[in-house]
Amino acid sequence: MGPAPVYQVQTSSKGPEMTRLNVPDMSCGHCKAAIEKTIRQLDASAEIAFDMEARRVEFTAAADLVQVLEALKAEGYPASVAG
Ligand SMILES: [Cu+2]
Repeated sequence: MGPAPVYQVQTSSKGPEMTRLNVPDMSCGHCKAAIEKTIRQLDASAEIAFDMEARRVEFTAAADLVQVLEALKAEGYPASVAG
């Protein structure tokens, strides 16, 4: 048996790109869950990572960024794209 691959290189050019957002009002697990739910409503298979300390959310979703930002704002978490 050959060695299992340690990691997968992302070579797909059609996949959605990772977006990094600043979400200043995110402060606890409830916020995290609400934000995760909101993004998943736009793309159920979205990949989402949280940095609570930096109040930052990274996600990869097949969804329009403006739609994501509007949905988060409606949920009570206005976000801005992190530079
Ligand atoms: Cu909270």
